[in-house]
Amino acid sequence: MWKNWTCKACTLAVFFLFLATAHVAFGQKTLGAEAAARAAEAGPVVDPAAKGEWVSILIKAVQGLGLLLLLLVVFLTSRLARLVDFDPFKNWNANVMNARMFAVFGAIFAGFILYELKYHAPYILPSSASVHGAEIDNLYNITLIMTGLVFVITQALLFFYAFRYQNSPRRKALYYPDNHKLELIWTLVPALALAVVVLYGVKVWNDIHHPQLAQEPIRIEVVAEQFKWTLRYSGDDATLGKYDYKKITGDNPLGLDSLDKAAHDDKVVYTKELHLPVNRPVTLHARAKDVLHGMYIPHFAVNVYAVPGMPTQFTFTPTMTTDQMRRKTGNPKFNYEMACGQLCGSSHYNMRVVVIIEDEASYKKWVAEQPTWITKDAPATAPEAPKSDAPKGQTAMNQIPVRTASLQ
Ligand SMILES: [Cu+2]
Repeated sequence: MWKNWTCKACTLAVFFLFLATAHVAFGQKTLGAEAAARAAEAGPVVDPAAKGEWVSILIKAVQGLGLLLLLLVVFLTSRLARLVDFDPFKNWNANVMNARMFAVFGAIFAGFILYELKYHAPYILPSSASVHGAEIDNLYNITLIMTGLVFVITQALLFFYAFRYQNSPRRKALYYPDNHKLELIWTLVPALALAVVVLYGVKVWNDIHHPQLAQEPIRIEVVAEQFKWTLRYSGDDATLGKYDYKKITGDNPLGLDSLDKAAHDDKVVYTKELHLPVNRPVTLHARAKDVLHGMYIPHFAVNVYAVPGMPTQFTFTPTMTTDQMRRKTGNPKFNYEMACGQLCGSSHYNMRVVVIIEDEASYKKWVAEQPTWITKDAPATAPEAPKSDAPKGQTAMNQIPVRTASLQ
């Protein structure tokens, strides 16, 4: 059957030879560099640790040599087998074996897919809790059903046909050069299906970026820095005042413009909680003070960069309160979260904010409790820590005393 199996063995031997050489060479290089770095650190005195590195290099070299010898044995054996015309696969029916292996592989593949569906499906996010998020979910589901159907049918047929129509001396393959009608069908049907998905996708995109809002959105600023978020809510005037990065100081971390009246009643919130009202459009204005961060709120299908020097924003409408989602997921400890969507540094994980969606009355009450940026008198007490299921320590930012910067 495999007349040239010795050649295959040779190719394999050369491949392993290459791997072994690369392994030894790379290992030596890395270890050598490490040893040199350590020696440089230690100064002119010989570091015993560096000595140890050379021993390990020697061991690796011996290992590589052993591997080379083994490959040489395989190579010579294969040469010898060819000379005496020894072929272990002489009576092996490769067609039958291939067909059987295909069937076994197909069964393992199917089992793996079922395993994935059972054990990893629960990790998928629950349905989105925002107006545009529901549209994205819908688009996702339509795409998944279409591609899923095609996947199941084509993969099942692929493995079934490979087994059912394996080579047989009793059967001759049908010569079937072309069929225009068939080609037309298998070109047009996928083209139409893709057109539907693409056009629907364009509609969803437009709905996300140009939403039809019944009310003016509530504007909240979300400012990122290594490694925390600072939030700014507008006061009674429902307007966020101007800011200028040049005005950023310890007392004015967001660089608010004290000459702009609209900024006076703004509330700068040092908290690990972002409160939003349910069923009200909200625009989150993002910016960053140092490096690239990301405003990632997965349950609402929101993911926007926070970029230094380039303000970004996103408008969405939450449709489910935290309590409703807790009931829906059956998890009394469920919390919506905002995370930083960019790996912004060593304490990146710190940029977690619990997002609390509540009715409008509770939201207004919470905002009213937040101190304004500019206060003539310091508050008698530090603001109360927000109630949350978040682990201890996550609300500590809320207890930072409010600054007493004054205009006068
Ligand atoms: Cu970040």
